[in-house]
Amino acid sequence: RGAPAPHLVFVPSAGMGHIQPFCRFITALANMGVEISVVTALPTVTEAEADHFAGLFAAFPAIRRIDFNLLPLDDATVAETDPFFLRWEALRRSAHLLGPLIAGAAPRASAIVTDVTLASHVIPVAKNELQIPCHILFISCTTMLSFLAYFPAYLDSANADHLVGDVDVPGIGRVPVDYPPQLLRDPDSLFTKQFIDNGREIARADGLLVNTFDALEPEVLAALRGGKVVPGFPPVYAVGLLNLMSTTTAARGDKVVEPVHGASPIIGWLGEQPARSVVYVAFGSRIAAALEQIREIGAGLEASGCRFLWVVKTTVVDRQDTAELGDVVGNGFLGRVQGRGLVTKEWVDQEAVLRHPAVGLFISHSGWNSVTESATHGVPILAWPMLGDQRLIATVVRSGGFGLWMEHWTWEKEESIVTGAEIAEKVKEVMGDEAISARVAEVREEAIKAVAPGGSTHRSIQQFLSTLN
Ligand code: BUP
Repeated sequence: RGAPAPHLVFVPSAGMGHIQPFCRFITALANMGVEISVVTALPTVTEAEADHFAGLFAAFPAIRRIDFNLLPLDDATVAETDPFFLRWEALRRSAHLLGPLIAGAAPRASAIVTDVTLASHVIPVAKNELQIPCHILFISCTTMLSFLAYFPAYLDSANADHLVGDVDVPGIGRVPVDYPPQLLRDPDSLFTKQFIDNGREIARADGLLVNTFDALEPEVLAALRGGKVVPGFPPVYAVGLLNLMSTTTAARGDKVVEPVHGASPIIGWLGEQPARSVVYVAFGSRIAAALEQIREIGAGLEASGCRFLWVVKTTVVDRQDTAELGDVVGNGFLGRVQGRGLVTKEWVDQEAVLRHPAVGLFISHSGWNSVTESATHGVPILAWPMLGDQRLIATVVRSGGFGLWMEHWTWEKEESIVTGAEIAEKVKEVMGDEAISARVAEVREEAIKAVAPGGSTHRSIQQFLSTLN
């Protein structure tokens, strides 16, 4: 008999961009024989998150669910309106309740794996109270991790409590002031406070598990691992790409968690389109474009002459979208594009779309999961970022050569509406760009190699597991 399997307790945060990679990593580890418990705060902010957890527990009955009842937030905090920042705050402020919950777990927990949004409060519980290691599963790119890790030192040197200018990240280079999350310019935002607290605390984590692979961001990984960004920084394990990792482990005989929506009319429609002919347009769940911009996107898709699948959102994730699609996209648009364009307001199984051979381009807000899903399936990206980490992620798309970032395409200002003519021109340009297609195909191959036995990701995960007992 060998040593007993390690028992990892996952403490995920909120938002599909966070829950999705957690479920993927858990799937991969469960398929590798690791014992797992998941701390779950119900109800979740969105239905998509609840569906995802339900899918995970249904596929892996051996995974234990530890219910986590959150404390209510006080009035001062409730002035914040973003439902995800509020949930992160509620999780942070309830974190001291985790000690007894996890101490009671059987077998004894080997380590905690938590989300970076909760780092400042969960790391002390693990290390001081439970005296077990605490790792962070970092769900964005390594460039973002470097910025987060260095930010507290930048503030100390600039004698500031918020972002005031360009940031020279040692070992990485200059990050212009408008690339990092713009909320950091506001010293009073809840986000700024959380970001600084978490940035300071991650240096005390036992390891950072990042959803990337060695060949995707080699220089940034080397700088972090070499202690150039923050001296003495914990080990950084590149454990991605997690969408591939979860399906690769499943291909060896176990399970994969896929949302169950039955036969999808969207996938059926894609099946009737020629290879690499469809432009997929989706900006995540947090970007509700102005009506005028939505109409210009429509005009651009129409003028491009390409087939397209377009997910239109007029409200952000937590609010009910009652607008009629036909009214949103404008006069007669749906009739004119019938047959060659599909427009929806619904949640789509994005990975299934990107995996489909008919898709040839992704116009994306460049969330890290979206970008890595696209690269995994060899689909070039036209990055149109807006908020949070999206601009820093767009720099990775640009420097990696597997897509374009239209840096002057913004969402913020009314006077900067991007015209349909410009969108059409760029769509045609990227659809015909052989260098980008060749590069994204190469990234896909590198990603597949990384997750295969003996590949860099596979070795990283083994190394991480070897630290547990
Ligand atoms: Br919307 C949407 N279907 O309709 P990111 C998202 N997703 O499968 P970030 C769907 O959610 P925001 C949908 O594939 C990805 O795995 C998508 O994560 C999936 O976005 C995940 O791309 C979204 O990292 O922003 O930055 O979290 O919350 O706006 O999607």
